[in-house]
Amino acid sequence: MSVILFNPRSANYKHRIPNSILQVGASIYGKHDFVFVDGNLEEDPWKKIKSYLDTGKYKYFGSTVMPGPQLKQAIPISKKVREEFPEVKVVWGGYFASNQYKPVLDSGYVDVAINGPGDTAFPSLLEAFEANSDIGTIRNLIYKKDGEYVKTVVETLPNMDELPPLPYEFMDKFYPIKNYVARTFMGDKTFAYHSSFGCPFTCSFCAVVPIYNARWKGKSASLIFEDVMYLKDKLNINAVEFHDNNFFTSQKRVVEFSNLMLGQGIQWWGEGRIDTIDKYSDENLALMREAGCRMIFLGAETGNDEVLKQMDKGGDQSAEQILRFAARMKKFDIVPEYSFVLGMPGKNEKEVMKQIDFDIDFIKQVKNVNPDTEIIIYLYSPVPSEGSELYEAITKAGFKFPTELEDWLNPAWENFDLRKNPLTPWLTPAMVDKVKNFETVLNGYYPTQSDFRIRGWKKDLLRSVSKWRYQTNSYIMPYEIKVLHKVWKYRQPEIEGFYSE
Ligand code: B12
Ligand code: SF4
Repeated sequence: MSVILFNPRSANYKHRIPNSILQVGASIYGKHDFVFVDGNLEEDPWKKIKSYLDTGKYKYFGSTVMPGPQLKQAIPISKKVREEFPEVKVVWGGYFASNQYKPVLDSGYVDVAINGPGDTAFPSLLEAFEANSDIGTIRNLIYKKDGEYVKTVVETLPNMDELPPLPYEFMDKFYPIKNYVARTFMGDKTFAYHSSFGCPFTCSFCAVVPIYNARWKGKSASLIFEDVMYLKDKLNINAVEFHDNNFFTSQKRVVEFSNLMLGQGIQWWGEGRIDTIDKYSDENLALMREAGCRMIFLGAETGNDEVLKQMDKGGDQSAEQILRFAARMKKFDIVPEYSFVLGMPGKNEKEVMKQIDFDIDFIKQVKNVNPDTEIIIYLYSPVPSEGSELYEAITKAGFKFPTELEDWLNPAWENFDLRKNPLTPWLTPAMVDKVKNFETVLNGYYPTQSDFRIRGWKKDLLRSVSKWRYQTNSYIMPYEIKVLHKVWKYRQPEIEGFYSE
């Protein structure tokens, strides 16, 4: 019996290596025959999948699914697998499968959802299927039995140092891995790597929380370094995007890794927390920069301390710290990439609008303190952390997720996933317009450094066109900026990843 591992299309061009299916592949490598299908690199992935299924060899179809555009292939293709090859078992993993398991399992064409890491769950599930034995004792699964959802026990996080190595060479047979090397603002050979599971915090708006419940486990610095050196050796990489939810959780690990990276000529980027990294010593921040740390993605969220509390960020992040930290990073020449979440629920319409104005003003203060700060603006999109206070509040305010899987294909829900149009009842069109128009003006006056095509005269032109709007707070209908963004295909890093070639 053989397995198909599918990564549905997630971006229109220059794709990252699909680490999710690569790691799942590692868990069955040498135990089961399998093939990779990367929807990013297939014109018609169904054709490819069908050609495998037509051989009669493949009994399992596994797809990774994050919310948003990946659903556009994951849903119709899984449905076709069920319709045309009903004997094939369909398994979904990834954040969408875990967090939205109800519509996924109710669809009738997904048999099992993996709840969190699949490194032990997936090989065990295949063995149980083959032996026709009970799957109820396998950890990290969600499935339906007699019409009821069954969630099996959640396993402790796997020790990342003991996980099997990623089968890069095997993947190379399907898709040359050199095609996943991209030119980004950090270097002309950038590669994506993932070195830890979970996150130790419990922010109430975050999709990582329901799955990992404040747990975090990372690969040790020396093993990350070994892998990076392997990639340098094999692909000559000179930049790494760390795709961890919270790469900087352990200062010790980051310092060890930085010491190893000194002199390697590799730039890197990762995601972290302001309050965590603010505890790093000056000496360590200087070391990180010297070791290639170029930019850090950080959830600033809002400049309002009350709202920060409501978001249950944990730690001790405050507005004062957000501003101070932006200035501190400037000293070390590390670019802080701050993400803000606008449009949280409030007592009434006036309060919600007031908070949006407050955050716009705060973002401008951040830019004053350190103009190099990259700003990412999201509209608040609820995640289903059932039981959390915020979730109760949004449900009361009339918010509901779709109950039918195919409703997630509706363009409005796609925009919801992209956190660009929230469908949250408390946000009026005027509020959404204000946030979007401000974002356009901000991206005009301060175009992201990560889209390195917008340089020289293009950048000067964008800035001069946008200047009066930015300085006079005139955000309404910024069409002239939109036209320039469109003509130059300006890429917002938060949607498809950094611009790359
Ligand atoms: C790389 C990445 C992308 C890439 C696409 C990668 C690709 N697949 O081609 C890009 C940049 C395009 C992207 C875009 C988006 N992303 Co994204 N992305 C990530 C990121 C940073 C890493 C994913 C990864 O490779 N992880 C490494 C692997 C090893 O871990 P894993 O995926 O969890 O896999 C394990 C288990 O989940 C499970 N598993 C996963 N899949 C499968 C499949 C099978 C068959 C089995 C058995 C098991 C299994 O087993 C794996 C091994 O243990 C994650 C955050 C994160 N750290 O995971 C966000 C993340 C998944 N993205 C997220 C989101 C929201 C998006 C966007 C929708 C919106 C946005 N603004 O970010 C967009 C649009 C997506 C699209 N275009 O389809 C959210 C999902 C949140 C949610 N609400 O569920 C995450 C969690 C980030 C976050 N914290 O908010 N993303
Ligand atoms: S720190 Fe980041 S990854 Fe961790 S729970 Fe909060 S938002 Fe999610």
